[in-house]
Amino acid sequence: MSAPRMLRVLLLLLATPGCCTQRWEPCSDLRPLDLLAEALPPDGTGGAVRTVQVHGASGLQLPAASARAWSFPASRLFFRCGLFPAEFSIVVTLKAPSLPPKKNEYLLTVVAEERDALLLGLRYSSTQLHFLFLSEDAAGAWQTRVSFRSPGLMDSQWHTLVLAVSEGSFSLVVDCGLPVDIMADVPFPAALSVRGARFFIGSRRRTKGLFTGLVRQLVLLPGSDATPRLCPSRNAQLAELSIPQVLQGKPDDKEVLKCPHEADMKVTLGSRPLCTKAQEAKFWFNAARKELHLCVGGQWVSVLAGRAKLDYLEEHQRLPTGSETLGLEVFGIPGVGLFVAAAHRKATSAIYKWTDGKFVSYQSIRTHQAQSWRHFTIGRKIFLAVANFGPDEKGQEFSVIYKWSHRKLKFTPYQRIATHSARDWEAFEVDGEHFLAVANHREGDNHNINSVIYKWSPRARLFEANQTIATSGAYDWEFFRVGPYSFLVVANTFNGTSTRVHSHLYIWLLGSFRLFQSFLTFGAADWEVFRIRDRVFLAVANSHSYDVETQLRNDSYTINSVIYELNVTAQAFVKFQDVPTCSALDWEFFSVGEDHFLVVANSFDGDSFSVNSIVYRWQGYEGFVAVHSLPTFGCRDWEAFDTTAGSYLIYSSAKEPLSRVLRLRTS
Ligand SMILES: *[C@@H]1O[C@H](CO)[C@@H](O)[C@H](O)[C@H]1NC(C)=O
Ligand SMILES: *[C@@H]1O[C@H](CO)[C@@H](O)[C@H](O)[C@H]1NC(C)=O
Ligand SMILES: *[C@@H]1O[C@H](CO)[C@@H](O)[C@H](O)[C@H]1NC(C)=O
Ligand SMILES: *[C@@H]1O[C@H](CO)[C@@H](O)[C@H](O)[C@H]1NC(C)=O
Ligand SMILES: [Ca+2]
Ligand SMILES: [Ca+2]
Ligand SMILES: [Ca+2]
Repeated sequence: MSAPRMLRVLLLLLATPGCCTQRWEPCSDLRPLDLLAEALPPDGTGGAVRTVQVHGASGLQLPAASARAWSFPASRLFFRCGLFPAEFSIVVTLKAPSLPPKKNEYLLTVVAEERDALLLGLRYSSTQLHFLFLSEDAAGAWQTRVSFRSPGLMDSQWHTLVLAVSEGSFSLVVDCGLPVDIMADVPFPAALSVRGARFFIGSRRRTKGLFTGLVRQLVLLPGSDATPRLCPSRNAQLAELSIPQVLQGKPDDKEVLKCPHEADMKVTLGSRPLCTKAQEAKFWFNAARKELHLCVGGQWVSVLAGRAKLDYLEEHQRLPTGSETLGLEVFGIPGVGLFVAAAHRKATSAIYKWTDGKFVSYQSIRTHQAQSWRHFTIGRKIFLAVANFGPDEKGQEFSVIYKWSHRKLKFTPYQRIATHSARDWEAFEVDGEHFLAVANHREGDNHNINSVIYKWSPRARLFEANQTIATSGAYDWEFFRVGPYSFLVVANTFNGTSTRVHSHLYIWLLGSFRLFQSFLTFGAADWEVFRIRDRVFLAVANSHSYDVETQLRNDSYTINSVIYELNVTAQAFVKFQDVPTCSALDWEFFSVGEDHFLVVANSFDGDSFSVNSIVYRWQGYEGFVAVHSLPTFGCRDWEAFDTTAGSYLIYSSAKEPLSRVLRLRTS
């Protein structure tokens, strides 16, 4: 693909004087704005819309009669103020018709109706794709045309284009391929007024140049480049950001599930292409960081330094903890506030209270190599259970349930339970009864022991043993429901000789938990259940691949952790995605608006505890894609929480006495 850069500036003397000196502010929502859905008649069809299916995907055939039928006022999207974003991207999926030379068709325009000025437009010919925009200054109004040569649209196939615009940088990605970048000396205006303007889909407000192909997707993403949201993609020609309802529900949706293993290859930590001879003098736009690079002599050279734009997280609080910290538990007490209980390795653990936007020390509790805390309630009673890994001074091993005293406003000891190197507590309710399950890790050197499920006795007002389950170095319990069914899954780490052991999922049937499914895991440390719409996922954190016998050959921390998805028909969880991790100890799922994320606690790479923990974003077809890495040290546990002031993440370090609170930037 050759990328000759061509830029022509046409002078168009228009009567209107320059107008806009304000700085850009978000006039619209910053989510993907589905222009097709916006233009569709509200009743769905209106008689004018034709849906045509080609090569397994459907698109809209625009009515030839009236350009106006496919338009809407710009104020519908730009409702806060009348300025087009200075940075944005446009995503188009189309099947273009073959055009004779010299003929042009419009995909999209924004027209100032009164003066009939084309403010912005996208049109193509048999050899070029043109992006047009109007820039105005005191001298008058200029129309600039940025032309991308031969995007190869006319082969009767579907193609997905992402045009990303940021000041003077114009980048076009076709079917998730290498970007073609053009640096223009006329930048896109910082404040393009769209007051009184209209969006026209597939036309320039006239019958001339009407789009005669099929369009499946037409999305404006204000504020950022959509490429990292779409690419890499399993089905790059139909990569999807947003398509109207009438075009959804075609068979491709299910492909991801048909061959879940293929999704493995789609997880890459960076999209930097090779800079070989063939790429010499080509540009690479690192969309996530907004950096432009040039391939020179086998190396990518930065030519346009990026502005940190997609900064998802910022440090909010460094919380010195007096000791290395394992598990964190964030919980609220109605009328009192928000708390985090931190399991400290050393003699005392601590509970912190959210005060004036920060966690401050609230209560200290004597623990014995505490591993984790679990908060739960029974009626009005509020409890907090700690999993003690070590014995007390007298050599006794037990874990403790504390109860909140409404009078003292503190947690006080309530019940002691004999445990064996306890790692975790899980609390849950089945059929109105309350249960607590403990993960007993080992007894002496023996990892193959029983973990115990306790049931709350309303009469005795204590927890009593209800069921034992054989576990191997149990590390974590996770409870969840699917419809009327209750499940409990255990993470088994080690059977005495190997970390390559099965972790088991149990289902509640007729008064007890029974084996439902087994998963081969490698030093499993955590299970995380989460839902995206009606889909149910289960992610395991694999911490370590180790085997006494193959020790030298196979002692590894850099291994895959796995995300499974429930297939209701198959009545089983099937592998959805492998994710490379470095001694993963925890997964945490969280959502921001309509976006879903997973963050993994990477703790060790076999050499160092300084490893990045990674945030993955749910990208539909592509599964979870790495979008952010965070330098962490011996990272042990992540928790997400919300306050009225915003959304936060907190993580602990098992290797230094410092936890950190990060704030999610949600612009
Ligand atoms: C532990 O697991 C390994 C590998 O799966 C197996 O070969 C070994 O027999 C198991 N040991 C015990 C004590 O179950
Ligand atoms: C455990 O609790 C269930 C539900 O209440 C009950 O049906 C069952 O008999 C109990 N099992 C034991 C061993 O106590
Ligand atoms: C090493 O462990 C991996 C899992 O992490 C496994 O797939 C592989 O077969 C093991 N290799 C040997 C030589 O045991
Ligand atoms: C679920 O499992 C059934 C039965 O094994 C299979 O036919 C179907 O394709 C699977 N569904 C999905 C979405 O993978
Ligand atoms: Ca748990
Ligand atoms: Ca977790
Ligand atoms: Ca967690």
